[in-house]
Amino acid sequence: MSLIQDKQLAEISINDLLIPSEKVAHVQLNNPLEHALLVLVKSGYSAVPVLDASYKLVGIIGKTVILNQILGLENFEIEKLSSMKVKEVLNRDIPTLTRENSLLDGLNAVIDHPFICLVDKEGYFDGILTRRAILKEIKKNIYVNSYKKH
Ligand code: 2BA
Repeated sequence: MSLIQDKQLAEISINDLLIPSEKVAHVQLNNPLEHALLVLVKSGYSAVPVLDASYKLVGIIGKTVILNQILGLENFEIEKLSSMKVKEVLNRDIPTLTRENSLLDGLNAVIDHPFICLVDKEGYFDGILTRRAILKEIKKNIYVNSYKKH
């Protein structure tokens, strides 16, 4: 990618690309795993954000980690779905961005993650930035730049 395109990516804010918090499926720390699995299966998403009771972001939880937790030596221990809570298994080690970050920051982050959680200054959950939204925006910019050349 040329330096000019790099510069444009650094100038575009992710503010316009985010999925706002009210449209994002999420679960809470104290939910049983059963509820989390239900949200994941019904929404169709592989992973969703986890919030605390005050709607601050804590991490993410996915189907694979839940299924791994309830997998015994020979079969699934289904009763663990109601006895274990989201706070026992979620992944807290996740990158976050804010609305002020650039599209380039977003692009770097979605190389290793299908979506990135956005937070405000106090850590309240603000929405997500998905790989799809980033790729769509970059495609638009590639078209614009190749049109300018011809
Ligand atoms: P995945 O669930 O693994 O989804 C991978 C891709 O499959 C999505 O990429 C999207 O293109 C498509 N997809 C999956 N479920 C879909 C659905 N119910 N409706 C429409 N398309 C669907 P991205 O859109 O880039 O999303 C990346 C990841 O962000 C998703 O990974 C999911 O973990 C999360 N995500 C996206 N939108 C979400 C939302 N509204 N609420 C919670 N999590 C969301």
